[in-house]
Amino acid sequence: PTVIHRRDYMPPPYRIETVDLHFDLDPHRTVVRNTMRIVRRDGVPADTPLELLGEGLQLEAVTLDGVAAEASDADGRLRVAAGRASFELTVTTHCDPAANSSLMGLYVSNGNFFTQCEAEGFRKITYFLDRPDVMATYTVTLAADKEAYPVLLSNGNLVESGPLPDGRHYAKWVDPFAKPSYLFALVAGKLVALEETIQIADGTPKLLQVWVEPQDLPKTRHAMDSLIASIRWDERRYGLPLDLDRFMIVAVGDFNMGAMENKGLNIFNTKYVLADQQTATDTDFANVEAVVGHEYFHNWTGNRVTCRDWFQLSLKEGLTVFRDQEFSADMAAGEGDAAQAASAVAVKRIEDVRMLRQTQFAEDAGPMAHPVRPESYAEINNFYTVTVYEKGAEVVRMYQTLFGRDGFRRGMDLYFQRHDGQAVTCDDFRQAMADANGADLAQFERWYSQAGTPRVAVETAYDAAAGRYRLTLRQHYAEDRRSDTPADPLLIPFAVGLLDAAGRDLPLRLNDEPESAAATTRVLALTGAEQTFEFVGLPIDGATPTPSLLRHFSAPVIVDYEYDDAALAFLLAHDSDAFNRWEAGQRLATRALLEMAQTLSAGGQARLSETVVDAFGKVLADDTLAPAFREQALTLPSETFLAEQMIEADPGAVHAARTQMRGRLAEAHAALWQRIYEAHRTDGPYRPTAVDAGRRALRNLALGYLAELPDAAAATLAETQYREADNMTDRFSALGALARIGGTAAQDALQDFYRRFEHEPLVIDKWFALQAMQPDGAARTIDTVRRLFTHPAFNLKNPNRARSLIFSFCAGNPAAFHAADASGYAFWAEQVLALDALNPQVAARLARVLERWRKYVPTLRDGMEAALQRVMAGARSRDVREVVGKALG
Ligand code: DPP
Ligand code: ZN
Repeated sequence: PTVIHRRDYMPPPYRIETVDLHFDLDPHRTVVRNTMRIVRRDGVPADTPLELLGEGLQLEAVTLDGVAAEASDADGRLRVAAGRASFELTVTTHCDPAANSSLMGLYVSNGNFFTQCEAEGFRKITYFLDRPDVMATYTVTLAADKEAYPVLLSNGNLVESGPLPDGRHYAKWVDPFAKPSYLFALVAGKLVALEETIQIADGTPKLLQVWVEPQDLPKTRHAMDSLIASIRWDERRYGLPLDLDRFMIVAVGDFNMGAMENKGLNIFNTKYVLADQQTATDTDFANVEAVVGHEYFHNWTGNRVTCRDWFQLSLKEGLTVFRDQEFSADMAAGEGDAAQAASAVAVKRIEDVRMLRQTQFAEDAGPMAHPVRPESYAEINNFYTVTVYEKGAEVVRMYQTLFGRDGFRRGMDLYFQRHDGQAVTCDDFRQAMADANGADLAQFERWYSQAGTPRVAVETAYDAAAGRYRLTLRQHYAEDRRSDTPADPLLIPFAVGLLDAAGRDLPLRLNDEPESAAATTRVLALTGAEQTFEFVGLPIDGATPTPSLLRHFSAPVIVDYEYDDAALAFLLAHDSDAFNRWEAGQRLATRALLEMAQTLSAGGQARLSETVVDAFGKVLADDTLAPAFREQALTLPSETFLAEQMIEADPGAVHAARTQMRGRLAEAHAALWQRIYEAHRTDGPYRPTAVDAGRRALRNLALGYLAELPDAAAATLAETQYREADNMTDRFSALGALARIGGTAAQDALQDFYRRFEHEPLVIDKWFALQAMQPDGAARTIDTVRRLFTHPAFNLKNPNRARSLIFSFCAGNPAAFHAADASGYAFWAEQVLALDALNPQVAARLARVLERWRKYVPTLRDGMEAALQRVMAGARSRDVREVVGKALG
């Protein structure tokens, strides 16, 4: 396939200043008339043809300044010899939205029309300079049958609407802000809205709407509240107001992504809009809040200032993920006292880092590794990655770590002052941060251009007699880093603390600093390949301090330091940095689990060390810890994360080790788990707040551990909880525990659950996912999955449903998926090929499941390679071919 390189960027020869779109909506033949005011850019030769991009369009007519024009239409390009510096071009095309299963461009979902244009979907709607540096103002007129499509929405403000002949009607929308084509949207159909008018800080009223299918209206309150909270937060934290008179969110059941930030008309996967206590878990509620925030925050970081080209995707995504992370942290912290707030912030950080390390670190070590600002791609849809998003957010977070919140805000202010209304680059953002803070961030550029996860090796030396502590930091990349991008030293903000023998923080001062500089957490700026920092003025002849390294995960790196189990247990019990407290427990558990997995992999008998059992017991017994934090601390590293830490991944051994450890922790602390379960009921009406959610999470974790025990007590608890639950979090956790225990109680509960929620697609997704993620037992999970594949409620065309069954099995159930007989791989290959023909974007995501095949034990590799070859031979889409080609390459 054609590879596009960042270094080849050229500004477009023509600008499109205004776009006037007219849609005659019909599911099988929608006619689009697109009138553009186009200007040749200064210095471009007059004979340069205009080339507009299009995909799958039927061309009807082209007129240039009102006169039928010569245009050639080949290879997805419409060439027009305009010959003038400024002109009006009208292109009329038609397309077939009902036949569009890719869910890019204009498509039909449950009888309604929706669009998805990012990254390159607008070209499936009309011929255009479909690239983000072409910013135009849009006027959009929608015409459709009034009964079938009573609601007609597009970006911006509604300026006109009325009846048309033959039972049709129309609506005309004007978006006053120039925007790139990827932010265009339209929606038409039978929808209803929850509506609210609010005043923003300057007193202007704003109309807010959440549009859904009629039966879903009762599930929109939380999305509306989240939207209002997002608007308030962006004004408070960044001084950024809502700039349109109205802001709309629309939910759709068929959607490739989570949601899309189209100007003034955000389109969302129903999963991130609909929530009520009966059908959504606490996690779902939190996700709705985060995604509503994310898309809303794009209005400034993405829409007002957009990307020059798609290589700059992290400019808007990394920044906006960082913003939504901060928003969620503030929302969770807003509920309690200072200690609860600090704990809530730490829990949010832990969740984000857990996900970064499990997915992004793996991506960065595999064949799809790319820098935060990629150098090349064949299919841009494949680069909406955890590197661009989550590592990108870490890179943005480092500015805040280096300059503080105020300094970060100054940088943001300067960024908007300079670039409002422009399409810019990651370098422009970095320059604004540097200039606003009088800093030199030249070296920091490497975070954008170098792929791979840096490692920082730490050596410590304590001179008790002099009260000096030396920390030597050495940065490098893993030797098997799979990237040809440079590997030069980065600027790494490295936050550290030192604990004394009683577990208290020591005041830290570097050897050239005055005493007043002392603080208990110091952010060291590591810039060289190797650097030594010396803390002075520590107590003379004190005990050797314990280092707390990379506090709050101050940079996206791996820390190599030889902690012994006792030091980790000590940090787990005492570190004032809640993130590192959790981290110590994870390191302890990871090491134990990896040793056990190695032993099991080699055919031996594994045993869990009593130090680990005791350290976890202390956390279990410590009622001073916030429940949400305790839940995080007692949740073992995931099987996926653990497999990634092995030299040769052995999913079966990892699963066995983790199951054994859970069993041992359950057995050793049975009474404590029982006590936690009893002590953490939530009283009063259901509220999805961080505090209540934390109590439920801990209690349900306890139920999960109790379900590991061989006696029948847990089954009774779970059955009762399942029956009596007044919310989905508790009901679904109980169902999970029952499924784990198995037997007829599990079958009955699964059946009951299905019947209860048969008409709730998002809950049925959970029902599929839960079964796909069960470990092999009396029945093999692959057989269950194949049976569920033929279930009447299964539908491969619906991405949420495909993900709930297929992805849950292939990516969420490593031990069963990586069965030695390659049955999982055969299933994977079939599904990638089936999806490839329907929806290449979703297919390519599934294809990525096997990209790390070389990482696995030899007995599994052949089966994976064969499955990859099979897909390579059969796949047609650029999306899948790029992924599989890189995996095999
Ligand atoms: N909809 C995706 C997001 O918001 C792509 N922009 O991240
Ligand atoms: Zn985004």
